[in-house]
Amino acid sequence: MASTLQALESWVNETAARTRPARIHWCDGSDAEYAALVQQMLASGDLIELNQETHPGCYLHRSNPSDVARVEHLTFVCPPNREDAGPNNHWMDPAEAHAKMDALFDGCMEGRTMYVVPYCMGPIDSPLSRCGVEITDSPYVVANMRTMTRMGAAAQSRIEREGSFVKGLHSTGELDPDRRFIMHFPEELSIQSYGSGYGGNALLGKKCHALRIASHQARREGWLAEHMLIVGIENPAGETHYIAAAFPSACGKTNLAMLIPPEGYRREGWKVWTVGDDICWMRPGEDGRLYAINPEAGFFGVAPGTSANSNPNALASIARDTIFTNVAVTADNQPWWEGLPGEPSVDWQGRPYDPANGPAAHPNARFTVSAKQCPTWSEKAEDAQGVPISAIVFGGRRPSLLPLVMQARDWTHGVLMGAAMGSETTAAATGAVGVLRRDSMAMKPFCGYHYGDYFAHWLSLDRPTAKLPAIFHVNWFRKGEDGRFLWPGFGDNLRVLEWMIERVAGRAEGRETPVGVVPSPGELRSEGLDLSRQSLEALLAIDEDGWRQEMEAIGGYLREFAPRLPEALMREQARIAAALAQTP
Ligand code: GTP
Ligand code: SPV
Ligand code: MN
Repeated sequence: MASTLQALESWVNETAARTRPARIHWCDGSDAEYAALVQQMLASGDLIELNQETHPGCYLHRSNPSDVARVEHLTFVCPPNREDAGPNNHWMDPAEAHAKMDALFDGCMEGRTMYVVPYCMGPIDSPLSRCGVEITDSPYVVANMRTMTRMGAAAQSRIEREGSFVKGLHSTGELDPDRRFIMHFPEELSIQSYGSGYGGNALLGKKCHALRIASHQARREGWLAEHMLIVGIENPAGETHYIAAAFPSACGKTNLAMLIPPEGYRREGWKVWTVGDDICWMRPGEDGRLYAINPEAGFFGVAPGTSANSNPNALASIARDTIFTNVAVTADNQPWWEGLPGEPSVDWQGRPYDPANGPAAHPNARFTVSAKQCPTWSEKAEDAQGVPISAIVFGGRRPSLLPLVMQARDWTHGVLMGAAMGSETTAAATGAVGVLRRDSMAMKPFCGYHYGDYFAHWLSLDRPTAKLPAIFHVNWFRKGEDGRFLWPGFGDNLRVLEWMIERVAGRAEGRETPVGVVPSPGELRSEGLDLSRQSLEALLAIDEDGWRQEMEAIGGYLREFAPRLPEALMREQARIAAALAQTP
């Protein structure tokens, strides 16, 4: 449609008139364009070459030390009515937000190149995919968008055909935390981000588009945009079940998506296929099941802790053609972070490593890499129809109370489990780390509208013709009295996923408790597992006293979303509280 191209061109021209760049570059997504960007960033110091013998095509980016994570206190969702943003979002009047951003963007690209980045979230030919255009003055953002999305000419053609796209405007500005805002205008399908070059603040296809704006569109159109990994589990019989799991930032999505089965499982022929590690768009198909795509094309993963023990697939993925952000380097210029063998020589800020300055790599250091480099990358990740989801899993960092795994009795109970999710905060966002906070469906920082409406939207999928996935809750992070994790986690998490699949297939009985179904003793396979019987029992025990308090706390939390909180959720909370009251 010529008119879409015209609309795009006039938006680009208006933006250029405001930001006054020295030149405009329309990105085509080609290899040559990427190579030229890298050369330019090496020359400017935006990128530093790493050891090309051990890590061909790998580069390091050191961000401004004040710009290393998402900034939730500076992130706003701006529908015309404050109520529509909900207590889960910071809100600003759209006119005020526009005035503020217009002033910041005024002349901000003087002397710089303005890049126009057309991108598609999801397989280019999928009806579930959606497109956007990000205008940015950061070559680092362009290079990352090229890896994280389907960026360039094909996306632009789809935009011209389709007629609608999300408009994202970004400038790194002065990197001054007092002049930093990430604004979302859901009604206008637009995003404006100023003053940060960091991932979730600046790669606008990711959290800003694929979650905050998309969740708003998904509600209107009857689908879900979620902070979930997607993984395929193939059993020795060759059946593959796809599981989508929502864990808060830095709580194990990338690791679970790339899981390597324990030795015994590998011998039997179990296989794991990676479809996505961060974002999942799901829509009911004609058969009533939910079909999911990963809107992303790459991984923007947490580096620290990634090792040959914890995540060999991630380590293999990032051996070449990877951008590392805020990692340390070794004496022979290889990327380094806590968890890897060897020693750091220079820390993430470029200083000689000194333990007195804290960790060598920033705790939220990241790698950006094409998903195609993952050894377990699933062919189905490119499938336009998406993959059918058998189970949805919620989970978080809970040092106590929450069992290793439990299953919801039905969809409503499952939605309550998701809404009640809590987790200790991590370094993925600025602020305190290790504080327990509620993070419903792992979407607290990403739901683009009122949580009460969001819970109602989840409940509304439960229609008579729907064949919805089973819902589970997991906790890999229970701690023993010695303060250490009880459960070995990582590859051994497959034992828990196997139980889920057995439940879905009707082959595992489980044990009913007031808070959900947990595995009966012996149902979780434990051969080859380094875990005492007492620890396993502790992991699956239900502490009724603790749960009575927890249900009360959940009730209090949910009431924050009144009057938009669906009554069905409070009834469900009351049902479980009543069941707990009857147990000794
Ligand atoms: P975002 O990219 O921020 O959305 O995070 P993510 O959920 O993909 O997090 P990721 O998989 O990168 O997990 C990061 C942290 O969780 C690392 O410190 C891991 O070591 C730790 N982790 C992941 N899986 C497990 C597990 O099964 N057990 C334990 N104890 N830690 C885990
Ligand atoms: C997260 O924080 O959940 C991430 C990284 O996945 S970011 O892209 O910064 O949101
Ligand atoms: Mn994430």
